[in-house]
Amino acid sequence: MKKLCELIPDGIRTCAIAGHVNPDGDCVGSVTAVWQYIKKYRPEIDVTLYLEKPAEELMFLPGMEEAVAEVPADERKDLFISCDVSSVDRIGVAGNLFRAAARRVCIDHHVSNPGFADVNVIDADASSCAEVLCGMIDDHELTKQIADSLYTGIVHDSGVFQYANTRPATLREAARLMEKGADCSRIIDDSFNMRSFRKQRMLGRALAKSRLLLDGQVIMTCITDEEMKAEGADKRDLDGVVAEMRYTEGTKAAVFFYQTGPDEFKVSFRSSSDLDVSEVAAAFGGGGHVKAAGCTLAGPLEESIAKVTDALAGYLEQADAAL
Ligand SMILES: [Mn+2]
Repeated sequence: MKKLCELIPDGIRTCAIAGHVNPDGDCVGSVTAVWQYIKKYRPEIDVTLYLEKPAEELMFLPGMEEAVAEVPADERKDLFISCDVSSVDRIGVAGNLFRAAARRVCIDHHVSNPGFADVNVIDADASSCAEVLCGMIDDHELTKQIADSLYTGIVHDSGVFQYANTRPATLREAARLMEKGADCSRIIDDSFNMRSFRKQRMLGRALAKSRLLLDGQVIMTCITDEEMKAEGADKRDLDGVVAEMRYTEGTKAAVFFYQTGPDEFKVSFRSSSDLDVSEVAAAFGGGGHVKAAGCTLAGPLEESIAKVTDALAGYLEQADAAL
């Protein structure tokens, strides 16, 4: 695997780092690790981190206070590094900088990533983009603060080492980060387990109105704009809903719809069986991983639910037939 230092050649003067829209813990952990790496080891480079504001509990990572959340002016950076971004249209605020950049690097772990940059380091078997980065940073370069960022990324995407994407290498890299002084239990508690009261209320609402579909094989729920307004919540307060739904006895998949526009819903899928939800999401123009994927649907809610249910019925039949 290529080392991070090899991807930043001599002569680079300006660099943009960016993650995906609606950044999660892996995204924030990965971009802040790369940001700190460049600040420390390549101080001559003018580096800017472009990222939407994530959930409050991820703001503790170094670099987040300086992250730029607005669409930048059209400029040409010498180097653009994207982390945890599966396709060009998922690059958050800095999409125009990606297109204009002289040299583009993509570091990722999404199986659906086509390798959209000039240099691509993609390991679809890694739990997280942060785990990919661990393999790109040598021991002597790994500071305590970089270890904190990478540990946050691994912990969030692996659900604290419990999802199926956790492999022996994930635990080995986590052990290495612990040896470098990463604040392990504090990171797990403060950034992963702890939820605001508002978040707990949204989870409660989502679970209370959930229903079983397809003879109990699928659990589904939805949250509308109106319900978010009623709790003073936004989409960031919905993180974790679909993961929690997955723990419903007898179900093979969980599906969560939440409103993103007047007639637009984001759909998150989780699989707890052989069903590959990245295929289901891809059928609607989305993508993701085998066990966790998403897409966006336009149209009235009940229509979208019916479409997704039909698709799921087909894929579940196929999965059963393959056994
Ligand atoms: Mn990720």
